[in-house]
Amino acid sequence: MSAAEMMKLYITTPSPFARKCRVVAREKGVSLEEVVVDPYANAPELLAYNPLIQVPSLIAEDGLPLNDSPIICEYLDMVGSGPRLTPESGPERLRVRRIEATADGLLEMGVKLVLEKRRPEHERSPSWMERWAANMHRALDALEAADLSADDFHIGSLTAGIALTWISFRHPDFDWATGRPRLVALQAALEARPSFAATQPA
Ligand SMILES: N[C@@H](CCC(=O)N[C@@H](CS)C(=O)NCC(=O)O)C(=O)O
Repeated sequence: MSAAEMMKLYITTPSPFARKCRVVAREKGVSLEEVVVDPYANAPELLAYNPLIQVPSLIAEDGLPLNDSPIICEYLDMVGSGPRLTPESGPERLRVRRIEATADGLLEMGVKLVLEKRRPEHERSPSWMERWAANMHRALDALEAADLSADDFHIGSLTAGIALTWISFRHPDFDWATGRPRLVALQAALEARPSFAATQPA
């Protein structure tokens, strides 16, 4: 890639990790080209940049590949304009990164559950599925207790909102809302933002 080329973000449209980066790019006014690939088909362009063959993967303007949504979001936050979504230092940074890590962990459990559900029934492990679902409920309780709100907009709260919508999308029978009124309000408020409306999972 020459220095003049636009940044490329490799995505899939259902991926919540890719959606984090797509939302951050929009919030920070960063122009990039979103390229849809299929990681499960070992898309060659993804394979060239990401040894784990996962989305999202960002190719920066200087050709530097960045993988893993927390790093990609931090980079977009640095090069974009407007208020920081990941505070640069101090206890605020730690607070926000802890929330992001909990929401990312919630998503990782949910992705394991999706993959397990896609296996033939006789190959599934009910005990692992129960464990991952219980972990998801604990992570949701931790996020509810974190007292998040759409007015306190940062990488942690936006990742939590993305996780909630994704759970409804991929696990419609999983009840994340009952008893978690703050998360219900957070999701509704975040999904009304243009950056969220433009990146609905599909
Ligand atoms: N820790 C990574 C997780 C990325 C991830 O799990 N991506 C999934 C899609 S949601 C993927 O590409 N899976 C393909 C594979 O693992 O083979 C991040 O935050 O970006």
